[in-house]
Amino acid sequence: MKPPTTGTERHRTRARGPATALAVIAAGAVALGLAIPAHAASTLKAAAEARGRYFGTALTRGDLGISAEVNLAAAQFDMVTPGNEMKWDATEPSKGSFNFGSGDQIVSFAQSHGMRVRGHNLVWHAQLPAWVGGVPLNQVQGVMENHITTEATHYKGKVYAWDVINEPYNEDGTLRQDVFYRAMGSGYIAAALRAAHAADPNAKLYINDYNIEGINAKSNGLYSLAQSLLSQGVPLHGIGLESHFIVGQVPSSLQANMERFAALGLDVAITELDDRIQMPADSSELQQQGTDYGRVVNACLAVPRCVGVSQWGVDDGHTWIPGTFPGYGAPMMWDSSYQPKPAYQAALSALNSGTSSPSQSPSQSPSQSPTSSPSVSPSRSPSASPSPSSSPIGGACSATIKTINSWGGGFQSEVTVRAGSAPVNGWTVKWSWPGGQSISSLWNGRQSTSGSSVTVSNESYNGSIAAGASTTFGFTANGSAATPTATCTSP
Ligand code: G2I
Repeated sequence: MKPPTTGTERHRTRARGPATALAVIAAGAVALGLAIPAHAASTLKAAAEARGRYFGTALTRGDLGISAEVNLAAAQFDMVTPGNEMKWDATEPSKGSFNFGSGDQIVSFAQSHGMRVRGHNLVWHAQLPAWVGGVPLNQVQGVMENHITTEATHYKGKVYAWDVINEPYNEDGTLRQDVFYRAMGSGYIAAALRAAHAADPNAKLYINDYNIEGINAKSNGLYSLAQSLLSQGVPLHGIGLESHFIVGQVPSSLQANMERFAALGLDVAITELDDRIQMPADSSELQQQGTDYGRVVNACLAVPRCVGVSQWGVDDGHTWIPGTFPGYGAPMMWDSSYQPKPAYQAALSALNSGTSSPSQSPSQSPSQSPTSSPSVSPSRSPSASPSPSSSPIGGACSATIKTINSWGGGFQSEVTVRAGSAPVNGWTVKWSWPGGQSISSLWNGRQSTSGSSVTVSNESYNGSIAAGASTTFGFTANGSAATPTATCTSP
């Protein structure tokens, strides 16, 4: 129950000119007792990029016509999720008839402002046009795969990630009995991920859901599914935690939950953050909201595989919350006059505090996703690496493959690439599989395979390694766990 508020306790907003915005931010930080270092970035995106993350927002086509909102979005965010424009009802309103006009507008807005795009979404029980429910069950798979193939092909190369499967779970950790489940059972998820991967092999493929932020029955169901999918070599790359929170109720197990998914070799992302307050919001609730936003950002920063945070909207004047939760509102980092709230200061301060998380090599480009896990320290006992490693070639680099998880029919490995006595600028690691193994998913490297020969080269953000330092890439593979000798060369 919300305590009654008095008029003096209530937060009041008043219009302020843009010239005072920085002073407002600084004053807000001081008022909150936040220490913002002199080198601190002054936007969420710059601060996130300095930590190897992105900070995103959701925008609808309607939002694009609101200049104050889009100007703020372009200044603060470097990732955009279309709020509705890539959903099935928008893109295939009648069978086989596709319309990507609205989604394209969001993509071109993002591209013209140097922002990336999270595709949202391909398969979801909601915002599904009625005709899909009328498809005979033995034709649903074909209809689903055609939808995925057509949409993911249209946006190939333009989306960083896809929410391939959206909100598949009931609260008790069982799968929803939607039309896809009724037609294919749980196999619809693997089929959808495979179709999306075939259409756009470079997009990171996610399962996205709400109420899976903490460790609970629902996230346990998803965790088991993720393990099973990876063990079958299904191209699943990430878990999206929507994070539609109520003020003061961020789950205490958020970080631990992200860590357990990350330990499977998956990226994790906060995909739809908002933090609703029973209206009217008073100042202590707005402070608590700041605490909540700071906790979410800090949890992401603490997990190397957490690639970024997206808020589901920009300002309190344009949010889905009051329409769905009557009496609630004010869930965003900016108020309805586009003024920053304590939540904004807290998110920015969290990003600006501390240094890069341990997974990131100093050379990492800020706009890229972080590397998978901490580098192996030079003092680590050789026995920690069960596989032989190659000697540095010409002093350039060496590579060590280590198995970190295995299950019936598959395994996960981490490869440490270490520079010799001189810095490395670009690297290529090669090995041969001894027994028919095949890679199902690889991160932090670019793979090419020919028969049993595997070649992995650096991504743009992890090619430079200081003398004696290291970076890692990882993969999941089919077959029995193997640690072949790898060679490393540098141009
Ligand atoms: O509900 C919040 C989000 C939960 N996770 C998945 C997201 O895709 C979802 O987004 C919201 C949009 O922000 C709303 O804008 O999804 C809602 C529908 O499930 C969207 O609302 C719908 C309205 O309910 C419709 O009446 C309207 O026609 O937006 C439609 C397009 O404007």
